[in-house]
Parts: sequence; structure tokens; C-alpha cells
Amino acid sequence: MKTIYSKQHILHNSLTELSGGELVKPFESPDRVDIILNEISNRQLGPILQPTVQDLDIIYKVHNEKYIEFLKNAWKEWTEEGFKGEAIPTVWPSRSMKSKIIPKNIEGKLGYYCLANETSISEGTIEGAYESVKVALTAVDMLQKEKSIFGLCRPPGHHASRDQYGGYCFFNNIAIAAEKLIEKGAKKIFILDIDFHHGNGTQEIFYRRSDVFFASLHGDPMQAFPHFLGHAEETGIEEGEGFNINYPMPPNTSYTQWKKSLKKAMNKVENFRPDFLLISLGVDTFEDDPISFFKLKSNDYFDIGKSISELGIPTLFIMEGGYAINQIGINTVNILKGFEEKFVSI
Ligand code: SP5
Ligand code: ZN
Repeated sequence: MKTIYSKQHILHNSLTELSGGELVKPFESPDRVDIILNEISNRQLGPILQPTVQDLDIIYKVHNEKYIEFLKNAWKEWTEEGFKGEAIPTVWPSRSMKSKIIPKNIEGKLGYYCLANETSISEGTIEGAYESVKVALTAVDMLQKEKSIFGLCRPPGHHASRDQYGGYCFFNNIAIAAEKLIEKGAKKIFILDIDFHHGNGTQEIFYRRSDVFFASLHGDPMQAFPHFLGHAEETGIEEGEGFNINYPMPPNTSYTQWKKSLKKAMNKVENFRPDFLLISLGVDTFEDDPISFFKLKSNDYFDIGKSISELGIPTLFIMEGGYAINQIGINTVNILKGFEEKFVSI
């Protein structure tokens, strides 16, 4: 399987994450990519390629114009205000003050466009985020010829909604990939999100649509980030009714329990018969992940890959989370290797 990644992911290299009341080194760190790449070469998964030149206007199909403008200028505006640390909001249009009027100054705008403030914006953040989109788009181009591709995106994307960033995500890479496949003629896309966290951004983007089915397996939002979306009751609205499904699971969920949800989601894939299957690939379901609470083991990832491949659908893997730095390479490559060993096209 070919891997696409951009050397330039390093442009996004924030120093701070607000975690448990402290500013710590971000869990979503640049070395995540290096460790995955290293495992890919050691186990000879296949060629590792840089992204090609891409028309980035497709981002406007997924994200709001003002939001993109905000991201482009955020770091500049933050430093021009004279702030010393990295850009983090302090106030939101939350339930008791829901004004839709967008403030002018950067502190107000950060609150308007941010959904979770563990994610700092620093110099190069937006440039790094664009590189991640290029990776996803290049992977889409190659998927036309290949049965499967791995887009090693960083920063991740599934928490980014139409006009909000957070959860380490700025542009929703997998949603942009789906739009590009549709632009190229695909009629039906299935996005299966197996990151530990609910893909709130992806759900929101496609919630009213029946051409993109979204299914997510994740930690119950009653106890896990992003807390305010990802319940089983959320099934889509209007034309999208019945094309969204969530499988929230409790703390300490084992692979046996998790796989039951996977099988149900795979059933949905089979009934929907998509042209392409897009996987939001997070390995933060791992037992030793520092911010999550499932109990999957390294060998289980091999079985996940094998199971997904049995669907026999051209598959694009897009990297999302995974923070147990020592095993992130092994776990990720186990999924991809498991997929390759089994794939039989139908
Ligand atoms: C792409 C992705 O995986 N984003 C995840 C963002 C999670 N951010 C906040 C997590 C807060 C978890 N707090 C748990 C502390 C356990 N020690
Ligand atoms: Zn995650």
C-alpha cells in the first residue's frame, strides 16, 4: 500500500496544550508521523510519497469562507495584539450568550471559531493544516488506480466542523477527500470513523446528506471528548435521516465488545454499497493511550484491518489520532498490513 505524507507537516509545531489545568507539550506532536513512517519502512508496507500540487479551493466546499479567512490570519492577529503565548480562546458564545455576531478582535474571534481550547494556534499552524489537506487530496488522486491508500495526515481533521477548529483539527481532511471523490464522479461515500473520539466535525458536515454515510465508533460522550456530540440518538436530519450512526462505548471497552460495534457498522456499509470507503484511522483506542479509555491491544489492529478489507471496497485511510507514542507505528501499520493480507475485490 502506498503512503502519502508531507515533510512540511512540521510547520504545525505548537508548544502548548491546555490539559488538566496545565499547559503541557501537545499530545498531537510531530514525532507521531516520524514513528509511523519508520514502522512503514521497517515492515515494507510500500512506497512513501510526497503530495502533488493540488487545487485547494475544494476546501470551500467543506468549510465556511470566513472561517478559512480567520485561520489564515489568526496567528498574525494574535501576535499583533502583543500576546506572548500561543493563541488560545478564553470566552465562547456558549449557551447563555448565543449571539451570532462575530467579534472583531482576535480574542473574540478565537472564541467564535474554536470548539475546544486544548488546541493552540502558533506560527505555521495554518500552513501545516494545508499540507495535511494536500496529503488527503493526493491520496484521493491515487485511489483511482489503487485498491487502497494511506493518507498520513497531520494535523488530524475529524473534529473540525464547517466553521470551528479544536481537538487538534483545523481542516476536516476526510470530509474534503469525500468532496473530491464526489467531484470526480463518485455517487456514494461511506466514512467509517474508528478513532477513539467521536468525529463530531465530519458528522456535522454531512448530517443533512444521504450521499455520504457517516458511522463512528467512540468513547461515550457522556464521559469522553468531545462531550457534546456523538450520542446514539443522532441519526441525521432531513435528507440525511438514517445516514448517520454512532456507536458510543463505555470506559474499559475491550476489543471483543468494540468489534461487535464494528460488525454493526460494517453491516451498514454492506447495505449502503458505497463507491469508496473512507476510514478515519485513529489508534487512540489502544490500551496505553494517555488520553483515552478503551483497551485494544496491538494485535487487535491487525484483525481490524483484515475485517475492513473483507468488505472488498476501494479504501482510503486517513490518519486521525493516537498518542501512545511508542506503539503508534506498530498499531497503525498493523491495520494497514491486516487490510492488505486479506483484500479481495468484489
Ligand atoms: C484527533 C484527536 O484524537 N483529537 C483528540 C482531542 C482530545 N482533546 C482533549 C482530550 C481531553 C482528555 N482528557 C483526559 C485526561 C486523561 N488523563
Ligand atoms: Zn482521537
